[in-house]
Amino acid sequence: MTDLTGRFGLIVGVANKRSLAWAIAQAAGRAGARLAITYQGERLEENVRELSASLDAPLILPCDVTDDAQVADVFAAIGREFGGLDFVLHGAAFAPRAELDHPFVDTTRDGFRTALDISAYSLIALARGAAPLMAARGGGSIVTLTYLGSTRVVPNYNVMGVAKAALEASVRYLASDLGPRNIRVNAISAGPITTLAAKGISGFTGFLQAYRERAPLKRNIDASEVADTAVFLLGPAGRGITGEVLIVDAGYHVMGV
Ligand code: NAD
Ligand code: IMJ
Repeated sequence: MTDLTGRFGLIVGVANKRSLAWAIAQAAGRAGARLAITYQGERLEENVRELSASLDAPLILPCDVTDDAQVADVFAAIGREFGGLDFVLHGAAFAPRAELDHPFVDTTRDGFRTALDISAYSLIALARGAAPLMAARGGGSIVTLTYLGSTRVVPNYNVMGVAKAALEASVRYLASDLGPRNIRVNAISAGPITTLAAKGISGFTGFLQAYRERAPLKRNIDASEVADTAVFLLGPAGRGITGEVLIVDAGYHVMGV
């Protein structure tokens, strides 16, 4: 049920070995999938090429999700090389640093636009590009990564919380649009994990500690737990699930106090 042998996948959001998207790429690769992996800008190309050397014949492509032409080129290359697509993992997110440092009420128009464009609109653009390639294979599965700051106030998460709320709503609308073509769309809401996107966030160690103390499992989660959930949703085991936000946080969110 977690076998992805013979399946083609696209992974967006690998920056380094700590990236959740990289943990998911490795797990999907181990499950037998052949992968296209994108990098955002030349600065990250070498990183992604080196990591991907451990995968079986990966397709490495540039993709800044704010660039429509690069997004189109990704799907053109996948069409040429794979002839179809079974799954997409979306793990791109960004807000300008100042938006996470300043009070939410001071969110700038430009910071809002950037955060929503990269962190939420990009899922819609990728889903639109992937849909014909997935339909050619009889269906597909799209998974994105989100955080509790979409529905609860988390200090400093700020405009990223608004972007994740938009992302989760987009999951539901995309699930409705693409369901008739047997394409599922889901999100995994992960607890805090030390990655590049968490580095330097003021008080991040405090977040990890609060989760460890309050979560029913009395510990933090790691990237492999997100990856195993992703392989489940991306593959046949998840075939009855769409439009869902699946929470992988050691139970933290169920606690009232
Ligand atoms: P990460 O920094 O490794 O990944 C973020 C990725 O976004 C990077 O690969 C970066 O290159 C990419 N990105 C940013 N702007 C882009 C653009 N314009 N075009 C293409 N790609 C772009 O950190 P991560 O923690 O692995 O984050 C992956 C996802 O997981 C994000 O959506 C994040 O919100 C989510 N998430 C992370 C945590 C956590 O605690 N680390 C918790 C819940 C959800
Ligand atoms: C980020 C900020 C504040 C609190 C946070 C986070 N908590 C967690 C994160 C509690 C878990 C990490 N997260 C879920 C994210 O989605 C991070 C996104 C992010 C991080 C940065 C840092 C560097 C930068 N811009 C960013 N944009 C988005 O310049």
